[in-house]
Amino acid sequence: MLGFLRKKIQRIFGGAEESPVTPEAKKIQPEAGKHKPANKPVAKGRTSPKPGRPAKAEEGQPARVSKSEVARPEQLAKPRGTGLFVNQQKLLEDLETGLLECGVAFEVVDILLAGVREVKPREAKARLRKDLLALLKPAEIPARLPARPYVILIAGINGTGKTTTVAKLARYFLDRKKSVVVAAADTFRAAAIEQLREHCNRLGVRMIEHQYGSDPAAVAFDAVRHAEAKKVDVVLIDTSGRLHVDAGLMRELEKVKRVVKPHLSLLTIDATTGNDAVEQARAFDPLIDGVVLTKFDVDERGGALISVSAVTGKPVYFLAAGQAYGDLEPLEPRKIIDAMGL
Ligand SMILES: Nc1nc2c(ncn2[C@@H]2O[C@H](COP(=O)(O)OP(=O)(O)OP(=O)(O)O)[C@@H](O)[C@H]2O)c(=O)[nH]1
Ligand SMILES: [Mg+2]
Repeated sequence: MLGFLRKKIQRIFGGAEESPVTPEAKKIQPEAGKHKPANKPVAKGRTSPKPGRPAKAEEGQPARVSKSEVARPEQLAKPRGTGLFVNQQKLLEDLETGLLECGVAFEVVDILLAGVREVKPREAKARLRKDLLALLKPAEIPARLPARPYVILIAGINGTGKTTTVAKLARYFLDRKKSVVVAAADTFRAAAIEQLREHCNRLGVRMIEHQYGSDPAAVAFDAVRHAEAKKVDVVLIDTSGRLHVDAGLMRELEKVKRVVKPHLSLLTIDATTGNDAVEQARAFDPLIDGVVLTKFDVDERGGALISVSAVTGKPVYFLAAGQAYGDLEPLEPRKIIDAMGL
């Protein structure tokens, strides 16, 4: 898991043979600088970030730097200081590239880099680790459910794994000796009800359904009424995929929420989503309490997870990493950040 991301980040912070970190940057990283003789002067030209591009610090006009890191004249006067400064730029650029290649959205990369810029290069790794730990918030459904029925709504854009997640959640609660009823509130997509029914038949749980084209809020309402009457522990509401830019469909989701007042509304985000994760998260944010990151087995880079957590500040309840009903894991931020090599 996360091997790709680990490779990227480790390359940035040294340790790998192909590390693009310059010798001077290695010197300021305790572990990475082991093989470099102390006090060896940095070869001229080695600090130029890219062939054909002038060394930014030599010009004194580095691109893409915050005010706080613009080199002071006294720094530029000392060759050693110049080297460190150039290497800070190199570190930031490499870090930016690494995070972008890992699928972290542009604006979230900027937020993370702003934090790194506030510290010395040798503290960058610790700072990034701290910021990521603060971002990635795990949450779990309480073992003792606070209500009966406990109502969970699953929402998200098309194909992100809502229906599969409903089925996995049904298995999750059945394993914990809770009774479950499922609401087929995707009355829009062809074959959506049959797809859910197949899962429910396999899992042995009751599904409440209406006809295609009927009001999803009415289906959800009936499922909750059924659960109340039959003393069912959990209601899981499957909703249709909706593009976050479709105001009409977002209002429909608001109506479902208004009518059944779920205890927990979860947004499914596909781990393969790139920059769009930010837009999806922002649009659904007012309607959700937390996130389920799906298809984590398909894309292990963790970028979408970081982006959505940064934008919503909402906790992550599960990582779905596979198509089997049991493929639902809690988020373990330390494990993820350790795997990144931070
Ligand atoms: N590899 C993998 N595939 C998944 C995962 N979750 C869902 N899928 C697959 O993704 C596809 C879409 O899943 P659905 O559960 O139908 O997605 P949905 O959001 O309900 O789709 P719509 O109802 O059409 O909006 C299916 O082929 C699932 O088997 C996962 O965690 N890992
Ligand atoms: Mg579905």
